[in-house]
Amino acid sequence: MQISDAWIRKVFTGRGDVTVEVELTVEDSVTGDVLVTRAAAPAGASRGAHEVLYFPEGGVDAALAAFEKLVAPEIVGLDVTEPYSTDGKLEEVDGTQRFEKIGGAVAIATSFAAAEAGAASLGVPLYSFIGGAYARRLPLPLGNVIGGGKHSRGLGPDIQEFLAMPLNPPDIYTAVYTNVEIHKRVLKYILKVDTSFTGGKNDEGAWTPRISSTTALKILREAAREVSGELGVEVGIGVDVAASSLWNGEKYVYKNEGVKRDPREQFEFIAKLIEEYDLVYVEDPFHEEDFQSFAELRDRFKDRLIVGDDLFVTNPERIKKGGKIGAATGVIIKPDQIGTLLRAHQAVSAAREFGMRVIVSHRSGDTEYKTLAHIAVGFGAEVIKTGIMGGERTAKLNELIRIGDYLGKWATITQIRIH
Ligand code: 2PG
Ligand code: MG
Repeated sequence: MQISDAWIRKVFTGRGDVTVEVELTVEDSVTGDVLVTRAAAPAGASRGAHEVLYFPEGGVDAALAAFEKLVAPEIVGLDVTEPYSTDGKLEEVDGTQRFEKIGGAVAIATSFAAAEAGAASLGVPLYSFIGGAYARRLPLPLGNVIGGGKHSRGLGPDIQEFLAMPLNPPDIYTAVYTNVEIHKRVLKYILKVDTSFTGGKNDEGAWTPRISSTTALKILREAAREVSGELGVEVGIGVDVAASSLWNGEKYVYKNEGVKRDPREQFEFIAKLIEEYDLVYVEDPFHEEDFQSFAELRDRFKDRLIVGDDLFVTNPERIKKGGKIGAATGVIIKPDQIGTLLRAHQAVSAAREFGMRVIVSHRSGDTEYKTLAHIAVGFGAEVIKTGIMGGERTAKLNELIRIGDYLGKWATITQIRIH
């Protein structure tokens, strides 16, 4: 089946930021069958400096114009059962590494819509279109329970995300339920330390109390223990420091705490948090150019998930650079950071080459699309990071539950052993 028409419109993310949605019509020239698929680009707030350019110069309207002038005429006629040919065409019409002409938002929305069209035209689910008939392992959901940093507009703790993840759930429903219960229970503990808290949540549906990072970790640990004991599921907790957002070129500035830490102090601070709170997952503990500190931390905590997000920006070259020096045990894969599914797939291969685990991730400004759930299963990711509460987060989690149902007895779910 071939693309016969390509359309673009402005829509909004859950944060209310404008983004683009691409709509493709595909036609079977023999049977005359027609189908339509759509996809939107998610948008980050704590973006890595090395990500593709989100919109070309001129903003969203320039992105629309670029799509209409450069992309649409070129992709009409392409066969969607080979979605990488659409991805390749996007590279060709843009001609820059960072998608400076058409913008990463146009690129990823087109790439997603083409993959959706490929799957629909063959009548198979997107996860098996991406991963093949043997893609049947579900990822562990990693969810944001308490939030600070940019996602809370500086009104919460300095660390961006306090996360929970079941480590040995029997199935995907129980896995999602574990996180949901932890999120709900945490409120009770927050109210004990912040009686004025009115229940505010941030961009990713995480609670946003005015508490310190260590208080947030204490509370999360308590709630996680409680739920873990009741459900009989081991739970790991972790953080996304998003340290590039704290880094001023010399020091890490913890504004709410009133503390500045130099790189050495930052290293000791993070190491202490890992030990004291038994953190299983640590994302971006250092700024995006400091591969060396990542390697040192990984060396000290080999059994933990030490994960690069802004460090790698889903870029195969940066992942290989990190892999060579042992900078991480896990890689965040955000297809929108690199612009196409084809490139994101190359990033996964690079991560595998160095034995790193794969964490497929949403953005803080996301949409109601479920595509990410299929990508995580199709790519064989061990973890999906997609929040816990809020429609654009549950869209992906509920889809994972559905995929689990479709796979039935053939479904397995990742298990992670730390201790
Ligand atoms: C992150 C993401 C998602 P953003 O830092 O991992 O949680 O945030 O989309 O704002 O970059
Ligand atoms: Mg991150």
